[in-house]
Amino acid sequence: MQHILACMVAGTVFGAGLAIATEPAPAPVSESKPKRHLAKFDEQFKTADIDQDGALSKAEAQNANMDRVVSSFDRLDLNKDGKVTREEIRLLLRSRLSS
Ligand SMILES: [Ca+2]
Ligand SMILES: [Ca+2]
Repeated sequence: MQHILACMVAGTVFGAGLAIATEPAPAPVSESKPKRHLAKFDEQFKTADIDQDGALSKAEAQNANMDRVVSSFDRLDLNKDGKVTREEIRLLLRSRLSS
């Protein structure tokens, strides 16, 4: 009987240990500013993309008051299809941030 009890105690201790181990890890060090900037932009982009085709037309950007996108629309629209995709904006943001 003592043996079973010992097992139960060991199990309890082990279980408690597991519970501690699975506690959420401390929050990661805050993201770098460029990343946060991109995340915020992603949100803005989604909101602005009214027809949800994954690209912003100039009108959509104007609607969302994305002045910076509107003013540099032609530069952002790398493939000149009249729409700015998230990828196109990212490419430009990245080249700006790294310079
Ligand atoms: Ca769109
Ligand atoms: Ca484009």
